[in-house]
Amino acid sequence: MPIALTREVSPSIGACELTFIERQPIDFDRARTQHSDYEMALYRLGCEVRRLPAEPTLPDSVFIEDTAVVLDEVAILARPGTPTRRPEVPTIGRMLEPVRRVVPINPPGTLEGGDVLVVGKTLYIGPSRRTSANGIEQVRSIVTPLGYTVQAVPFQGCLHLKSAVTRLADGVLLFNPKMVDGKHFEGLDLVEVDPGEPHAANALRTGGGVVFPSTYPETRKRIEAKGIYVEAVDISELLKAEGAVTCCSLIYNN
Ligand code: CIR
Repeated sequence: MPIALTREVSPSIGACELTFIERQPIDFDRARTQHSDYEMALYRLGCEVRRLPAEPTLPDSVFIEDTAVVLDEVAILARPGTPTRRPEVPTIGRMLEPVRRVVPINPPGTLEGGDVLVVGKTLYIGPSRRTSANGIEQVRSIVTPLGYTVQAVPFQGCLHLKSAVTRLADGVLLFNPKMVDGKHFEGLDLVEVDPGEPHAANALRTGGGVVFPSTYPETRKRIEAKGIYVEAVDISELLKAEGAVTCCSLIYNN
């Protein structure tokens, strides 16, 4: 059973970082309810959910995916490109130490988990405001001896690479062609988001299906047309913090 590490929504989420969207008030109680519904969806798809307590002084700490990249052989501790998010990382390191060899990204490199898409033995990494070329090179030197390939994939118009492209199933990706060029994923089956739902490229694959926002019904139809089971979740309050479904958990094999 995969482990899904989550962290409760911080009461300070209203002060979150925002890059591509305008600030709107976030209903904290609603965000908490949506987050626990999301955890239930992970459970239904076969994950064991381990929830960490909220960090009242770290507004973005619910977006735990950005703090690490956990492979079967090693956990890479991220160094977020935005300094406000760096204090989120040490607790995650302590959680992962009993289960993996933990290797940090060191200064001056930066890396956020949202920029790393793992597909089999390939790590696609998006250079971004949050993930530097030096950070990508550090990942390369950690994972190449383990048999992985690292491929830098440029993208535009969104925060992280996984806002533009995510994995739906073995060999199948969901992407927005306006944000990332499909040519980088040769040999894989590519599903495009519905043109009316440009922010719909973030789906979370685990166990027997994908967790996917209920906000994007037309893209959901495209996913289901591939025979993929969808657990739809309402994460509208977390979307206001520029969050998505992948970023609210860190999933790894036991
Ligand atoms: C941030 O700007 O860092 C947060 N407000 C949102 C992070 C979302 N992370 C992700 O999609 N991996």
